[in-house]
Amino acid sequence: MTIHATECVLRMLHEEEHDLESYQGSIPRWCNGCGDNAVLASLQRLCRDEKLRPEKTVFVSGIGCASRLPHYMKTYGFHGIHGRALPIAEGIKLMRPDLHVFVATGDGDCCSIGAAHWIHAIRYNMNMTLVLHDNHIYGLTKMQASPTTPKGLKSKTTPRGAYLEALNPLTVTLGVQNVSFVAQAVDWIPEAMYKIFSAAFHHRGFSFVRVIQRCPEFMPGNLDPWVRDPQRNLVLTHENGIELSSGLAKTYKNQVVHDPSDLERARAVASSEDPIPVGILYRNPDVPRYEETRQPSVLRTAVGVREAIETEFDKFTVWPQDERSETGRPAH
Ligand SMILES: Cc1ncc(C[n+]2csc(CCOP(=O)(O)OP(=O)(O)O)c2C)c(N)n1
Ligand code: SF4
Ligand SMILES: [Mg+2]
Repeated sequence: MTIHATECVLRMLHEEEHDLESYQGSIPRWCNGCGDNAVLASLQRLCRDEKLRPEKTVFVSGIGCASRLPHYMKTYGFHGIHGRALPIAEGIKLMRPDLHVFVATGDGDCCSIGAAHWIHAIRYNMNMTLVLHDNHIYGLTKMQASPTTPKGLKSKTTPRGAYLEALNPLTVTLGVQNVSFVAQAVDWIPEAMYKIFSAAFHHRGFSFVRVIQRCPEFMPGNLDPWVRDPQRNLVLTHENGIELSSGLAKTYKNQVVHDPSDLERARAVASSEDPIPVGILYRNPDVPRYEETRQPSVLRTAVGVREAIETEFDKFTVWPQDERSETGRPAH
């Protein structure tokens, strides 16, 4: 059998082995004990285990501590602008459906300034994974209240305590048409986080994963009750969800079987803040994906794009009367 040179190169690219180091970008500058570190470690492990080719993988973010994540991945990355990670990711996915697209965003980035994009991204259901790093505060700008800040918490913008009930990103997401995957992880159970990321990655559509994340700098000790008491974490198990290893299951005994195809039940489970539900709340692989409902071939080629733009410009061109044909375009 003769193997041609191009085929040989393609085979080499395919078979290229990647270890964890292959996905490690610059050294993280997050604070010690910051939950963002656990998210990063899990995502790097996922890339390695799924053998994702770095040149076929892109991490997109907005602005915030969490949004520094693309710098720490040795893949393609786009550190965007505050609240706008999703439109950037959607543009990438539309033009390059072959890429694995991940979005890293904070509770301010996603649920405050980026809230409109968040809602519509759920409805579009494009094939990508969003990780919401929810530390319940604006970390990068040093402690202003975010939509998920607990009521009563004193911050730079709420010196007498946050006035409003915190927004629950899970119930909001589960309330939007076309929702197709919703899960919750916590940074102190990395095994569950990894399994959830893995399920999210394999989901066909928009997978929304909220990670409840410690911010020791500005929210010191706020999650200690849940970190210290395994009983206050409610692990959702199911054959179509996640299962903990036997070792971890001995520690996290507070478990309930939850069928992720049950949307009504998912909404009820998502409402619980204590215990914190951990696992896959909802999964429906049959929701149509936006990229499939479009006609991608129409504008894809460079020639096609140029012709379409020229046709649009022509509509606004004012031609001299005597040169105009019946169609409105010059007669030559
Ligand atoms: C348009 C715009 N408005 C405000 C800011 C300032 N800003 C930068 S990050 C941030 C909040 C970040 O909070 P979050 O998204 O929760 O991320 P964290 O730092 O907590 O990870 C704000 C308000 C900005 N960079 N751009
Ligand atoms: S300020 Fe908070 S969120 Fe930001 S890096 Fe430090 S611990 Fe992490
Ligand atoms: Mg935050």
